[in-house]
Amino acid sequence: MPANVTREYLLAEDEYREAKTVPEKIKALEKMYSTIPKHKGTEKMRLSIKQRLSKYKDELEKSKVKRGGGPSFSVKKEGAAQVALVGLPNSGKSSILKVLTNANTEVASYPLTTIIPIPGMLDYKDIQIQMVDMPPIIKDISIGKGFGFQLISAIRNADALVIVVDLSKDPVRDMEIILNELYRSGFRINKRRPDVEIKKFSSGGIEISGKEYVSDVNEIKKMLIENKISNALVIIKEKITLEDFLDSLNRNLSYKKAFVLGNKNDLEKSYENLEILRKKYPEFEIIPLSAEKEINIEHVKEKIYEILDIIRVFTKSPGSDPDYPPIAMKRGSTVLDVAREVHKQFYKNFKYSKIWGNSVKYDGQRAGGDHIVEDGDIVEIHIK
Ligand SMILES: Nc1nc2c(ncn2[C@@H]2O[C@H](COP(=O)(O)OP(=O)(O)O)[C@@H](O)[C@H]2O)c(=O)[nH]1
Ligand SMILES: [Mg+2]
Repeated sequence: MPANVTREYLLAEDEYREAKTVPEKIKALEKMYSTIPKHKGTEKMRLSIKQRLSKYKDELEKSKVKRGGGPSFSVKKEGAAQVALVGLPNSGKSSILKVLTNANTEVASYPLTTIIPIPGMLDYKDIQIQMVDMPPIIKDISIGKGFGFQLISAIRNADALVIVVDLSKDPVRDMEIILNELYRSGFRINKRRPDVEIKKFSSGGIEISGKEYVSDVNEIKKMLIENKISNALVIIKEKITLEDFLDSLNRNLSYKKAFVLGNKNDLEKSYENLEILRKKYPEFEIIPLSAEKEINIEHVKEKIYEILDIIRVFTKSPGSDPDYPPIAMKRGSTVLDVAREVHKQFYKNFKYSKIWGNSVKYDGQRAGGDHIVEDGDIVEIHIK
């Protein structure tokens, strides 16, 4: 025990020892983690707490699966992508769904109106995007409060998140609660999975390549053993913290892109609060709007489209105009991906394509299957 831990830490440790249920253990460990002084001397203790935390979270996950039952919250995907609206009660999620889509969801001035996810379709530049008004985030959903687990698994299903906060009250507090619950539920927001590859073997011990990218190789070995990996080649391909390494061992984490909507910007204080929020969270894009007064709605639609990283590709047959509507593709897709999307015959018998648009130098340029298409391209596929 390092000498310089605080009384709060020791109290949290007592709580941990006395905790009887898994959620209690998790809460106490989180308290221990947050009260431990953050410096080099306590790094190992912090990691050991994290490890215990992920063990208990696994346990919770398993018990959840076993318990089953309860309403399922997942929404069947439709359209080019699914985007979840997440936020505290009363922030205006349902109102936002209403102005963005054709959905008929209930808006009410009392909290907790939306108890199941409500989908709606957003039409942007002829692409259909499914928006889902999620039940509210509240404190401790991550350890199963309310319908927490169902909500988390529904959010996992989405391709991207839109975080909704109320600019007229205390958006910084809203953000803290939302980000904390998302983190505890295994979400990593606007981050990539750490670039670590683990090749497991049946013997030979542990070999690590890329040692120069981490601060403590022994600690890495310990974490591997803790995770029951004793024979493996571990390839670390970028500079990462020990905590990142722990994340890379956890297959349950879900990496999502997100941006923030500051709703109710028609109300007093919203401008000042927006400035405060932006200062506090410079890493987030924060778009102000009013769902009620319909302010800035087009901009919001554009941002939703942007975060999904999709492009619109028009197909055409030789000698005729482009087909309508366009098809949505992931950015980085190739001509062959487009062919597959159109029909499997086009994919199987693909010969070459002709392209008009941003990805080529001149109109009607010939391109092979591995050519990467861009937003707005018109693609004519020729088959054998
Ligand atoms: N002034 C103002 N009120 C809003 C706005 N958006 C929603 N509200 C109100 O805030 C309350 C909660 O809205 P609702 O959409 O039900 O929030 P949810 O619980 O997050 O789904 C309702 O009384 C809405 O009328 C807005 O942009 N401006
Ligand atoms: Mg609602």
